[in-house]
Amino acid sequence: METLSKVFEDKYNKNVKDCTNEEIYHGLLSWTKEQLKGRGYQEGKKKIYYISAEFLIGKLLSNNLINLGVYDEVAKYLKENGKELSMIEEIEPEPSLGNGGLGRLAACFLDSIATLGLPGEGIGLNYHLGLFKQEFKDHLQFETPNPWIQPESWLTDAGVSYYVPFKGFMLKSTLYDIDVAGYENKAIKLRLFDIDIADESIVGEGISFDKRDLLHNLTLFLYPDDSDDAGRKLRIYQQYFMVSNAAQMILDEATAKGCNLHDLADYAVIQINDTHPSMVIPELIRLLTERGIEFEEACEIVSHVCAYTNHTILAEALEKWPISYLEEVVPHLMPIIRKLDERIKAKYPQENLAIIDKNDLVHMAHMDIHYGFSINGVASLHTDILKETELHQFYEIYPEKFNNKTNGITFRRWLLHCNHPLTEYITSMIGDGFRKDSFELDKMLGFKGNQDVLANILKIKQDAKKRCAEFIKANTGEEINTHSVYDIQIKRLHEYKRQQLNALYIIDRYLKIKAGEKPQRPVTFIFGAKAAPAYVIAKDIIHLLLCLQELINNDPEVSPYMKVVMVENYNVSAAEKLIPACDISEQISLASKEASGTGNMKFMLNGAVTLGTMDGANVEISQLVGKDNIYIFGESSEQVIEHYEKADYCSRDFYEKDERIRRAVDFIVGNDLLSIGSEEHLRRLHHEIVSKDWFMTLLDFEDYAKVKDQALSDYEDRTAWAEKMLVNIGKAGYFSSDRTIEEYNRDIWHLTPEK
Ligand code: 26Q
Repeated sequence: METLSKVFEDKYNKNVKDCTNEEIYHGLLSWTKEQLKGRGYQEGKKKIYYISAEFLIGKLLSNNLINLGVYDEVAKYLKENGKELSMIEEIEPEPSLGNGGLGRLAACFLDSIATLGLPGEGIGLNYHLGLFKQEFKDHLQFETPNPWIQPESWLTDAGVSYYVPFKGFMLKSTLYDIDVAGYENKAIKLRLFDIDIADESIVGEGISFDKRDLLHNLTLFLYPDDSDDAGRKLRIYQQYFMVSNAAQMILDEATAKGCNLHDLADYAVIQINDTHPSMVIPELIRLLTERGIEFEEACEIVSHVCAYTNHTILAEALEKWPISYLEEVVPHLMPIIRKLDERIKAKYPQENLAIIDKNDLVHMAHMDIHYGFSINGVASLHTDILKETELHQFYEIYPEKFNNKTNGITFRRWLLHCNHPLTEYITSMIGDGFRKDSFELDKMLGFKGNQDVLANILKIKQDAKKRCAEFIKANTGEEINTHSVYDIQIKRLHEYKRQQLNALYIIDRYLKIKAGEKPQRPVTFIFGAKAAPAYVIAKDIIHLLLCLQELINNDPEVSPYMKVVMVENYNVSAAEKLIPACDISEQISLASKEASGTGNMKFMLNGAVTLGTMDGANVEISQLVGKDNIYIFGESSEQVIEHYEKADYCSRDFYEKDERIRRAVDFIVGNDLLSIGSEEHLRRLHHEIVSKDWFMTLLDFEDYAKVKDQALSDYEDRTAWAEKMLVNIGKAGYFSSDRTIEEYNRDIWHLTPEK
């Protein structure tokens, strides 16, 4: 720690003892950056370029210290000098470079690529204000800018820049790197392209700004939706800026290593993270032909370099850009995209295989599948649905391209960093091999029935709940009972994720308590969710949750038995505080709609028991832990898909026939809530549920309530519950992103790891 002490001496001319927490944070930042550089980077002939519009990396200080293997030493050194590392962590702003699952997955993957010693890098954009910050006022969500880049930050100017052509003008880029340390291994780089002049001062009220002022705002925000025209066009500008820079850099790097472009596939493999970077395909073809390669050969080369990951089966989220937009932004790509489309139409005249459809929309995913060598889904059920329904026509012609890669999470952040007490306890039981080989967690299963172990696991959970209650107090002002059951649903707000189903259960329980049915133990229902600013119903659901929070928590008759808390500005840092404390993990999407989910894995690893549908990776969780250690409810994906095919689901039937459902639904527009909230929002939501309910909440309500009640009653047998926790932790090894990345490498990338 001498070099660290010296940082404080040199930087502030002070002893660490006399530094403020801010000064210590900045000292640690520059010291850690130096340590990372000293590690060196993974090198190799062939490299994986993981291109993604989002990298939701979270705060980096503690994670870097852990991966550098110096966390304990630094924490001890600070403690000896009267400082607390956990307080210093709080100073770091969280980079909010992602919306949710897809962005966080990309961040976990970088950690695993580095840890496994694979040569690779992430390529994305440096959004100055990230995703919006969420603020609650009058029980409504408001959006404000989220600046995270300070004069001193994890970014390093790489001194690299390219020119990116748009219709009528060029934009010059600047490249910033963030080092990502492997766990006890070398680092890799996250490379974030930026415009060289970004002007944050053009942001006005909330997060509004003049969308036509492109030169100044291209990398200001990450777009949370494609709800308005100008926003959508700006997204095409962003996407092209990202992939043109990426393609130029990849070709330069390969050439510098001796590639003659014909053999590009020996130097580079590109993983296209959803369709957001899909324009890299025509862009690479454009650049290759510019460098003297024939069009046909350029197509062939690119088809051996690009692989595509699909993260959704919601039709509205699959990107289809109007030709007119592309003509307006990147006219030089359109002749290439048209040729790519003609080649396909010549071979496969079927309309549903076309890249350009009869409405002149360019289907980005179709281009990826035709001109990439691999397409993967992100959980076993999801890949099956892609093959059998959504992308069946492609599976018929390219069965060999389809493969599954069930998602994973990095245990360094989601166990070692966020849950020190559990990590230490696991280490004391089974040693520390699980940190590098996650499957060693199953050694914990040898302790089934061991009363001491079970008691310790419960104690660790209880302590986590106490810490979490402090966080909730600070975030929401609400006091929660640490002996209540913590039932947690944290994820983006989407109708298909069905936060509204959870809300209906809460109303039902409230009504029972009001009717004199007092439950044996209190429950705290914890939510965290941002809604896309233009997603009206999602915002109405947030409104409902905030109104319920106010009504229930302030009712002395009810609040001893239940509370509702909605955490403001849910993000990675909040997740790290909530997940270790969770008893019941809510994973209640309509079956077939959630591609995978990754929060489900984080909760399981931290000893929560899942309450969920047979959707996404929940299916694999249930296979691993067995039916005694998970609570499954609801219709199966086959049944749901059939309802959609037959169009035979009618929510009003459930509303009219089922008294219990009707009472809960009507409570949304009853006087209790109307006197707190806004009539407009509550009425619209009520109408949506009764007359549309696209995601079939009423269909699954009865089973959900029954199974949830069962879970709450089983919770009372503390030993039996602790055993479920133990099994969940022990079986979580499969969900390490190290396993996922090993599979990507084995089946798609074929890189040689550095020893
Ligand atoms: C598209 C067009 C215009 C503007 C925005 C978008 C857009 C932005 C973000 C579309 C999709 C996203 C994000 C998708 C996402 O996070 N998907 C999640 O990916 C996870 C990782 O694979 C899965 O676990 C989740 O199930 C899936 O929902």
